[in-house]
Amino acid sequence: MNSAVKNEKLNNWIKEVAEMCQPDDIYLCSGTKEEYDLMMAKLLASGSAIPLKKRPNSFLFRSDPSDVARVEDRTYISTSSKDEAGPTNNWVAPAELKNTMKGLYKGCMKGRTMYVIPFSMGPIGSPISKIGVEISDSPYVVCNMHTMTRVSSKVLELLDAGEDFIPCLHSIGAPLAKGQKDVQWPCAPIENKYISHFPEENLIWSYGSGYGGNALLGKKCLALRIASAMAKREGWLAEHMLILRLTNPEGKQYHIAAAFPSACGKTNLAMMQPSIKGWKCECIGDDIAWMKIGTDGRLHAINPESGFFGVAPGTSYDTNPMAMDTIKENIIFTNCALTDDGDVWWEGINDAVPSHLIDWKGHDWTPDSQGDAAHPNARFTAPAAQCPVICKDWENPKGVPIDIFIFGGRRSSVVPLVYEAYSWDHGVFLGATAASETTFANIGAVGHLRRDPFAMKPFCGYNMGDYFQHWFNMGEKLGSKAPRIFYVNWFRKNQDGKYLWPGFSDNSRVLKWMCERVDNKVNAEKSPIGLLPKEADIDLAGLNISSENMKELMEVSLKEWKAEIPDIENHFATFGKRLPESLKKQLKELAARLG
Ligand code: OXD
Ligand code: MN
Repeated sequence: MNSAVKNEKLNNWIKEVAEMCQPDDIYLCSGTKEEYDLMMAKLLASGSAIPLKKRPNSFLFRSDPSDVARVEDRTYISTSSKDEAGPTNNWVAPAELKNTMKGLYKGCMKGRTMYVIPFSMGPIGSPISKIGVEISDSPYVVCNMHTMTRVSSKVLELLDAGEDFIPCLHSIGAPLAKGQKDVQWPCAPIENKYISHFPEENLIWSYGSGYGGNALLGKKCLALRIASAMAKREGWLAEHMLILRLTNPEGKQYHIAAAFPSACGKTNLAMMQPSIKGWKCECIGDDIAWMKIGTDGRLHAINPESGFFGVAPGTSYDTNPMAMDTIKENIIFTNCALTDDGDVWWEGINDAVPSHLIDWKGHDWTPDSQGDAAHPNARFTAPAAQCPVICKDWENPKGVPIDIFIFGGRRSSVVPLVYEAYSWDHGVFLGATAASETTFANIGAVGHLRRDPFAMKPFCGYNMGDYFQHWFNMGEKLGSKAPRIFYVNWFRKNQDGKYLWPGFSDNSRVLKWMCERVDNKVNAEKSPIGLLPKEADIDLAGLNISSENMKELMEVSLKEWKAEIPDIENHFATFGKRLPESLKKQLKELAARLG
């Protein structure tokens, strides 16, 4: 098959990996529908894929119970010095890490086929896009990569024309001896899992896991960790952000990029349908934004992915009808429950809990059973093109010009529904101090406050102190063309623990205020933490919310905010000498405004 690959670097790499991993076969992927069907047929034959009677061309997979999520404590940024990786990343020196991993890779594909997957992150040929080649021994990975990235032989043509690629090596770490029967979800034990990044040589090595971001290397590994390091070197931004287009009743368009930690509703906001009359919202991406300064001096964003790898539990026609309509066919479901009539089910999909299911572990489940029927991190892999509100410009190679950045997190108290940064630098401070209460999706006690700067804590491929400085530098370059920056909290609760804000489609009311701020249509009120909306300026028409609730939602308590300062100081102290002076200045100014 190597004859099909003319590129010398790629050919040498394939040879080197094949010698190390010793697969039975090598298969070069072309990205066609026939290829997808062939892989799925293989997965059906082996018993890994379960066809769903109720959804055409859709399949359910059940992972090994030890392989259900990204493994942050097995994820490494391997730079020449520990300081380059910084305090938010695990670090092992490149030579040592490679040595350990080479030991694991040796013979790890025995009894399996090695798939070579050429893919583009971003529209093929866009000046913002990047090429990767993933080598993997998992046909499940091949199918997911088909949906999440642009797998195509055209990518090889770009390599022939002189473009470079990012090598992404993946093995599930489960060789098969002669005659050994395969299991439903082969993977390696947790202590042998490694998700390693070598940003100084644009290289990814992943071993032992078949799940999500650990295995679909175009997503978190390439498009965030490696790309963030490239973006710093090259003067652009690779961010953990959704992208949406909002159009007002007069037809004016606004493009918004928003960063929230996992499990804070990014996919819901990306596909939100406004409850306010005459406003329209279209989805461009739900997880990652790559942004470059265009010839017009503005920041232009593309979604480097071509699919959604969304969390299933909690997704319903109430919370995200557009996602529900996206996942009707051609979907890979992982770790959802199975209904008796051949459909998927998860907690929160609807009010009717079936009397019998097969749970994500493959066991009988009834409402009396202990534990969830679907794993809390169960996922759907869905083609973005199937989303009924996908924006017609979602594949525009030039990207869309960003007007507004939003940061936020899940806070049951302290943080108001929305406020605006005083300036770009103040906005960088808001991103750098973003915090969220942990949920099932995070490691640590539920409800514990975790600082997750720019929602990038698990995804920044270099020292995060330098990342903050990069944001200040980008602001300087953008000058008056820089997007405006806001902070939101959809999750504030009252004394009885009830959410004060309805959220979902009513978040459009908050976005409308932001657009009116951008257009200088409304003034804002100064507060110690930032600019707050005036009472009448959030459009509440048709919404049944009491003025007491609105007051509580918008309250800024000096006492509570003063109590935040030591926590921010501790957070900043972890960055030592790499903490930009501008952040220290912003913290001082906040403390002074709080009095
Ligand atoms: C994701 C995540 O899967 O952020 O997108 O965990
Ligand atoms: Mn994400």
